[in-house]
Amino acid sequence: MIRKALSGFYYVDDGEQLVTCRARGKFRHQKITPLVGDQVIFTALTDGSGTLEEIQPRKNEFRRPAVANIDQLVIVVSGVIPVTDPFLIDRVIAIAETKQGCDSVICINKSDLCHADDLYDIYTLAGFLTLRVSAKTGEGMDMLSAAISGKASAFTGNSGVGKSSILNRLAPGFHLQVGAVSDKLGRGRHTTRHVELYRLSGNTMVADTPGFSSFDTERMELTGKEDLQNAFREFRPYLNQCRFAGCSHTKEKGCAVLQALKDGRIAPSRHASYLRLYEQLKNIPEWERARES
Ligand SMILES: Nc1nc2c(ncn2[C@@H]2O[C@H](COP(=O)(O)OP(=O)(O)O)[C@@H](O)[C@H]2O)c(=O)[nH]1
Ligand SMILES: [Mg+2]
Ligand SMILES: [Zn+2]
Repeated sequence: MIRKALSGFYYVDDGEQLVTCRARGKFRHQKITPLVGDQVIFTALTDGSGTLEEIQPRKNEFRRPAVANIDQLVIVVSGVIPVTDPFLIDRVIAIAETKQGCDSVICINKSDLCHADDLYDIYTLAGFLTLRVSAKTGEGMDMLSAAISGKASAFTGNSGVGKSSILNRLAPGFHLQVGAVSDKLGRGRHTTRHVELYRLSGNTMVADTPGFSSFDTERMELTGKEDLQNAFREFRPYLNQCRFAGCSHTKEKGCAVLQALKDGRIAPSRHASYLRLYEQLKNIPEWERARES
């Protein structure tokens, strides 16, 4: 498994050690970029380094951050310094929902400072495993350990929420750099630059990734606004119950999603995010989407 990619070198975990590999030219010619998380075949060279020969088929892949074969995103959020905007959470969730076999877990950090009941209620209602933790006191870390056990998880979240602190708590040997939340806006500095999968134990792999700002943001990898409804899992029970076929769930009469919203079965902020993403997708011309895919 490729654990780290840096400056044209791929660090491949062969189960015992990390082997520094270069990719064969054919990857470049075929415009295939080996990704962190890829299962690969390499040839060992006499000097201890290696050459990447083959990439095994991927279960899923993200372009930014560039990782493959991720079982789940652990979306780290916080109710204080910095406050996480639910829209950013929902956008990242929507991206993950379109990937094969990639679940999302919501991890509310800094619960020593704030319980963030609003965020807890929104994501529990939407059907996501939602945990409260504190990297500072250790609260909830056992639940988080259980949630990531045996899986490959990418930790994401806005800068300063405590992703690196949580990973250091899970594995004190990591010594990931922790940034002070220093500026007046309460944003953390970007201290995490490259993507790397770390082995916590056995098959438990974790990656510390850059914040939401660089998480595939401009482009949602959806084929169109019509697919967006499927990226909101709590909408699914209602999708076939709308009065009109092709209902956009934005303002139609007899819309079952809007009714569920009214009845409190869908959180207002989730539907608001859906509307905002729907508008964004509406403004991407058809031809541009075709070119992207
Ligand atoms: N009170 C409190 N502070 C925390 C907690 N987790 C992280 N921090 C602080 O938040 C700041 C940003 O942490 P960092 O791990 O660098 O965040 P990242 O940008 O998401 O990786 C640092 O000053 C941490 O000490 C927590 O659970 N409680
Ligand atoms: Mg960090
Ligand atoms: Zn509808």
